[in-house]
Amino acid sequence: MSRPWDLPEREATPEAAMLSRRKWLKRIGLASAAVAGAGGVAWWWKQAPDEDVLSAGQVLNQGVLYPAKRHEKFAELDRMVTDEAAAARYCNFYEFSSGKSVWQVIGPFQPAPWKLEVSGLVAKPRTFDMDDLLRTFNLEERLYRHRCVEAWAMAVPWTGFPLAELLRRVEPLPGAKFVRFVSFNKPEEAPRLRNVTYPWPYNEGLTLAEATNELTLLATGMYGHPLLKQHGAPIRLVAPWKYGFKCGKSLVKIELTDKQPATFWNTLSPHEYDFQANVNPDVPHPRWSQARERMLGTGEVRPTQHFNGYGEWVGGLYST
Ligand SMILES: Nc1nc2c(c(=O)[nH]1)N[C@H]1C(S)=C(S)[C@@H](COP(=O)(O)O)O[C@H]1N2
Ligand SMILES: [Mo]
Repeated sequence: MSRPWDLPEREATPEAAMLSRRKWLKRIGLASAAVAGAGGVAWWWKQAPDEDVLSAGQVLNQGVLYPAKRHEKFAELDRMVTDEAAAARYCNFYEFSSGKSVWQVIGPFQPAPWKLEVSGLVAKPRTFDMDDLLRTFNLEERLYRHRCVEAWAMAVPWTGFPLAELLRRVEPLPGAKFVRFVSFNKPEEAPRLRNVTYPWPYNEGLTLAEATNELTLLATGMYGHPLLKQHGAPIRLVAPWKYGFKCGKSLVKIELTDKQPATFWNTLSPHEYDFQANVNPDVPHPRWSQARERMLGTGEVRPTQHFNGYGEWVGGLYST
């Protein structure tokens, strides 16, 4: 459930920092400054029903793919799975909004038909049709923790397949060292893509070693059905030991390169968003201490774990 004290934070986005205070107060409707300290739910604050949030971004569940069989290694977590509606009503998807209520404006987005190009330094470049891709790879379900650099977290069942499987098919060339992920760019469906102050399309990158780690998934579903539009339908990256901004949504291209690619947030604000972006409680972001995290839905506050608790899988990739 959203609480009044979430209100100021839903604007606590990189963009908010660049807005003037006057503009910011106007955005949050002045009143939230008053409720922030109050503790109780303000009389005028009525949360949208869960059904509305979940139906807004729903896409057709075709065939027999979902729910997929849960991978036994990732069948349990140290915390409760986040309520689905709580996750669906609090999203980051800058193509649609700089606030969290992406579900309210996601309607025009059409995640089908869809193609994913896999190219660059590979022997067998290939463009997958989404249906074709779903037939080619075996979907499985995994429970993972997710951690946003804004210090909120969730625990969700993703459905997807290891990115390593896809990379194996296209046969990376010896010179390939990095993998670049590019999100969709259709301003007719996402007008913020016309905002020239951002280096669109949204793009991110990993080293090839990170991309082929056992943990790294391409997710096509969540909570036992296809991804809701606001979560990055029809396909997104999941790298759970990194801050969420590394995981591009609604991907159209995966490109192998020999040089570290420029990336979206790093280009906008290099001192705030580094390329590696591994979850680390000891390295504060200029605006958010990373020592603790707050779970969506319950508001529970927990200590942040190094590598988001995935050191066993990825610790060996890094010298420090
Ligand atoms: N294309 C695109 N991908 C994106 C983002 C975005 O704004 N655009 N936001 C990122 C951030 S900051 C986070 S925390 C996660 C949030 O995923 P969720 O909204 O499904 O929880 O998506 C990431 N992927
Ligand atoms: Mo994030």
